[in-house]
Amino acid sequence: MSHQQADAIDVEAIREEFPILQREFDGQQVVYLDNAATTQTPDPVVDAMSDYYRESNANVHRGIHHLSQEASEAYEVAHDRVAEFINADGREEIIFTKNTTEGENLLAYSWGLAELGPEDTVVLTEMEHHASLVTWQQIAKRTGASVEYIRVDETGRLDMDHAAELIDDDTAIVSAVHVSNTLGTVNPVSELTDLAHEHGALSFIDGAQAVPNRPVDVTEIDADFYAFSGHKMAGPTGIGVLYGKQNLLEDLNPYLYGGGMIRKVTFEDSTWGELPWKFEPGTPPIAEAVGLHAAVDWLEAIGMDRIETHEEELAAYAYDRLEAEEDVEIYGPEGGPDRGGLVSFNLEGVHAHDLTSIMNDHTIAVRAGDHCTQPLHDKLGVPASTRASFYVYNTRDEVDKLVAALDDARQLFA
Ligand code: C6P
Repeated sequence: MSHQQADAIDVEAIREEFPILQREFDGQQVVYLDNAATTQTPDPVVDAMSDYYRESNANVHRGIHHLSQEASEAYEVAHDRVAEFINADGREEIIFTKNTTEGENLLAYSWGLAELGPEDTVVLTEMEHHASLVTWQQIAKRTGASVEYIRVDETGRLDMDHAAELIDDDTAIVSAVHVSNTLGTVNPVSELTDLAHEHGALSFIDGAQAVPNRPVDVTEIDADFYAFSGHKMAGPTGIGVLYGKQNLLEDLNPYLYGGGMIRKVTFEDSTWGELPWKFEPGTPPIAEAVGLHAAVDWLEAIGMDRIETHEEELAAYAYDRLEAEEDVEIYGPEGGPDRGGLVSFNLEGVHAHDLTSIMNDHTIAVRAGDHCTQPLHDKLGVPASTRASFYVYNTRDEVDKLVAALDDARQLFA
């Protein structure tokens, strides 16, 4: 099916590929605005995975029978497809993980534990997700390294003067989120990477909220490492990606050990196999890799530029509608190129959990809580916020329903 009109996305055609969006609870159709947590999965991705199980299922890299060869081929080619999607040099640079969190841990354990010491600094941002913040904190504790945070200013953007002050010759790595899952801010990750490289440091970019929603070119960003999750980009759960520059990955030791990743094992010692397999021990997520491949095909058939524009417009519309409500406080930059497809906010006098529960009475799915950014919420001075996050199948009409439901909350809690 063609999803493209002249320039805009044909949302109605896209929605037909998501039966889940037709579901109703209490006679009301689902309004799914929790896409930053996980996106829905279109039929072609579900079909690719069920076809795999029906026709090709076997373990990979272990058998010389037909089915194992077919499964191995599908698994390997999925790496090539992802490499092409983010403009990496090849499959050697694409490690399949469980999710973004595992990608961050893989790097922190294999590189951080080996390389960091008391003289080193890890530079994060105040808007990091716990996946990187907690991981680097723990690795810093074990290595004696210190952790510093680039300030978020009152507009919800990074204070780049502060970044230039913090990143110095003691910096070992700069670890920054590409698009904040709470503020929606799109960070200048190339600039941060340049700053890191000027001081001989590495850069790691958390792309969990970027790769699903906009064209990402890791070569252009020049990131040394970059991670994201399949389940936030129309793909399945259980698979994520850690990209790394080949020369860096070659020098890195694995963090998980086992079968499928070795070259030679004796009773005394072991040596590692080729990239990327040396970082993928054990039976990997094979059907999920097939699903991720299908998701990338599906996204590219729509066009990542169009997806970015669609989400930017929806977020700007939601921002404007919510800003017009006097008792709503919104976090992060105004709608525009600095904001990805999500808006976090609070309604005066109503706890985010209560508001989200009222939204659920209207079958509107939004997320309440700290969104795994507790220190950022502390800085914002609120324990929690309500977040609406958009994807390629959402509409302005759904934003209108969200705004209309605020009245119920006011009536109940005012
Ligand atoms: N954020 C959200 O609702 P995993 O869970 O490993 O696939 O992704 C972790 C992660 C890392 N970085 C960022 C910026 C993220 O947004 C997330 C996941 C979800 O915002 C769950 S907390």
